[in-house]
Amino acid sequence: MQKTKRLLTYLFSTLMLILLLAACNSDSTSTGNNNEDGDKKAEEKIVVGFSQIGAESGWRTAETESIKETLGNDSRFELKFSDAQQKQENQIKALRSFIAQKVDIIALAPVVESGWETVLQEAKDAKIPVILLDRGIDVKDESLYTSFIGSDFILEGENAAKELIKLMGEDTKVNIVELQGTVGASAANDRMEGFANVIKENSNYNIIKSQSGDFTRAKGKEVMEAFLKSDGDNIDAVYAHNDDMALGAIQAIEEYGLKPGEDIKVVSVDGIKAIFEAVAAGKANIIVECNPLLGPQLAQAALDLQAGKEIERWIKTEETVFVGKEAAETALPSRKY
Ligand code: GYE
Repeated sequence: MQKTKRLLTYLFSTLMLILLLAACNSDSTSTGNNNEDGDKKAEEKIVVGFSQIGAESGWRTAETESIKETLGNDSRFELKFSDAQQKQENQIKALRSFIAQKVDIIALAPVVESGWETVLQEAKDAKIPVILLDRGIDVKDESLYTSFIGSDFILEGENAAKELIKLMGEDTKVNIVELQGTVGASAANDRMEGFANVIKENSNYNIIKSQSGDFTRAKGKEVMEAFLKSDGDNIDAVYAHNDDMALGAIQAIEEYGLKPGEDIKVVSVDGIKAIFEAVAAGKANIIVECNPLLGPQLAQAALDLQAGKEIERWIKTEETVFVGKEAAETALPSRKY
């Protein structure tokens, strides 16, 4: 009896041990599988670090939204977003942090053209491709970035000047004041260059003042106030490198007692809704479109790069020009930014 009891206890303990081992074993296998799945999924996601300039304009807010919407709502991507508040040093810090985090791709909207060599070399050494977004940079070694997604700012400047001459007539004497974008930004340098290229061909057209309004409405207004104070009734047209500065200028002109769009013609670049409203109301005249909705193009470029495909060196956006009330009114309902 005693013997049987011992045997049963022995059998029972052995069985328990076997069950326990089996459980442990299956546990560890399933944990292993889960980890593998998890790692695989994490690996499959393309991690994009995006260093944005800031939120100085309606255009930039639209660009940020487009990128957050496109990459943020797509399970194939993980987006790391960093806002530099207009400072290049913050962008350099963000890039270094992206490199340390071993992101797959860096997207950079560079606030200014110069000063990128060192940090981009660091990205290159870490084998992280860099895509420039919306603004260009000035580097000797072109291999420091893979591609540029954005507009032809020289062409935008040229179109602004051509349309202004068409509107006011080749033989009219026209004094222009210019509101430049952020000093050192490619969007400012090139819009200035393109505009000047066309204007200098016609001796009736003169740029009498040109100063930076930093792409913001407040500074655009401030600089326009100063222009009006010094040159007042001598100004026939204002060329603003973006809509926000144009909107600031419109306010300054009204406060000065003149009619924007009539006494002083207003030409601007970007095409945000607010400038379409101003043109429709007769307070501005010419809009040179510059498309900020770059999310889809960035996503496609990132997918192609990850798949080992070659991507174009310059991925351009389609853009157009709008002149006058009617064009603005017709376009307004379908404007997306
Ligand atoms: O035109 C302006 C913005 O870099 C193209 O920056 C962009 C420019 C845009 O602040 O509104």
